[in-house]
Amino acid sequence: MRPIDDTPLARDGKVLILAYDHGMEHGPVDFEERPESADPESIFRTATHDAVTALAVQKGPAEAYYPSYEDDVTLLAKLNGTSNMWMGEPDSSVTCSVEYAATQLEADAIGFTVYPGSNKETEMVEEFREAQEAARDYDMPVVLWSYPRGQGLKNDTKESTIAYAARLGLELGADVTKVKYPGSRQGMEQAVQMAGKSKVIMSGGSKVSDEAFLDSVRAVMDAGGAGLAVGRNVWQRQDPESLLDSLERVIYKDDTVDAALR
Ligand code: FBP
Repeated sequence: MRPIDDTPLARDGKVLILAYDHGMEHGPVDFEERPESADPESIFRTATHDAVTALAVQKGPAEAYYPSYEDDVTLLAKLNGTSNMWMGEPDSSVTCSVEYAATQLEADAIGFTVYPGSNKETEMVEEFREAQEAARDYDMPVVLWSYPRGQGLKNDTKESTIAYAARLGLELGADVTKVKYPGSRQGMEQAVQMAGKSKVIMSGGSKVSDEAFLDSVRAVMDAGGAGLAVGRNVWQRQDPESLLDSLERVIYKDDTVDAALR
């Protein structure tokens, strides 16, 4: 476990990763709500907001756009991914090595998905092991997208399932573990407790109202979570900066949702 407080991934010990790997994971459908969001340039610009501690992208957008933003954006290279066209057992192809992320992309941190419960879990955990150990050589923080899914897992946001997902982050050596919101502060408290010294952050999910989204973020912070990794709830909004202003108040200034919305 590597404390992330002294790395660019954290601000005051808190984390707000802007996730933008959706072009791979979901495809163009996610950009329909706000067509401008299909342009990575607009998202790299959004990631310069002070509230954002890192931008998570796949290798291609990093290679093409990051060189102009190296001074203003912390890059988290997402090292595996799957398209929505894949109909097999939940799995994720390794798309980039740690060495490539560090030396070619100039990334500051790495991100990796594991689907515990999938029939591909054992291979994915072995791939994560390779990435996690290599990341230590480059002193890069490791963020695990821990998303239980597969034939036996119908409800992947049940409190006990999310607590297990968070615990796996600790067991596997992630510095930060990203889990789906279990629906309550209490559920998140269990996850945080199970993760021990590994930090837990919430995954944003599909777009909801400002208030509903900030309420869930408030609950995560109150539960001892370190922050969130969010995509659609920021860049599908007509004014992403305005929501980032509110998130900045809730996450770093410990404001209430009402105050953050005023
Ligand atoms: P959102 O905040 O838009 O949910 O993004 C978080 C994220 O983990 C992305 O990094 C990823 O592309 C997406 O969710 C995957 O979601 P799922 O696998 O549940 O469709």
